Amino acid sequence: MTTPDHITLNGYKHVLYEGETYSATESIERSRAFHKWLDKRRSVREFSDQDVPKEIIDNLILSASTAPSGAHKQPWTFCAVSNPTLKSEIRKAAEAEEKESYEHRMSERWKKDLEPLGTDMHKPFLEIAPWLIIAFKKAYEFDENGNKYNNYYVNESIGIACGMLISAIHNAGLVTLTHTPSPMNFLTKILDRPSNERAFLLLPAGYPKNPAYVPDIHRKRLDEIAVFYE
Ligand code: IYR
Repeated sequence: MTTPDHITLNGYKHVLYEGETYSATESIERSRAFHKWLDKRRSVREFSDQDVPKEIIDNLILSASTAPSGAHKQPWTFCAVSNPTLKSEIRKAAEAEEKESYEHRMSERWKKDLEPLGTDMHKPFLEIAPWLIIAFKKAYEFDENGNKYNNYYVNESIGIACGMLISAIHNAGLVTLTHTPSPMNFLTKILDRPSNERAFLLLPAGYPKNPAYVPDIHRKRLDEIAVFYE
């Protein structure tokens, strides 16, 4: 009997899963190679102003949007900004918030923890990087009748999507960093977003400056991050 290309479950069409599977040996090699490749990703703060074609950004956003989401609501909007005037406006507003944070909101301990990373209130990458991608989460939406309904697991969903976006950026040979100016409502205003969207994360994307330097920090070993119950 041939395998049908679709079936009906509880009245809903289900199509054949077409993901690939591999032998254990091949899986071991692929998982090892994937880790080795992903482990090269670094948050980079020094960008080149070299142009990045919009088609790449389209593909990065489409990749992020393959993320799983609560009830498949895909509760996100990604705003991609290359317009220099808007980038300058964003930098100005972000630096104003960051100044307030570094001078008044962050604890001494927090600032001490950030010292090795070399961050401060100055965010030149917001103007230098050719693209700024801002991930907005959609806490609620409106149905056909204009009734408000909540989305589900919105933070989890957009967090996963942003993780996939970061991996897609790395895969394209570009760099990013997770910029979290807080509060971020200035982005709603500058980008004229509707009231059901909240800025979640700002990710500049571009080529690294040549050369670019990153902090000499190390990732935890497997035995520090995993517990196995076999
Ligand atoms: N929000 C600032 C400061 C900052 C906070 C943490 I925690 C970092 O890991 C890095 C920076 C910013 O986005 O630069």
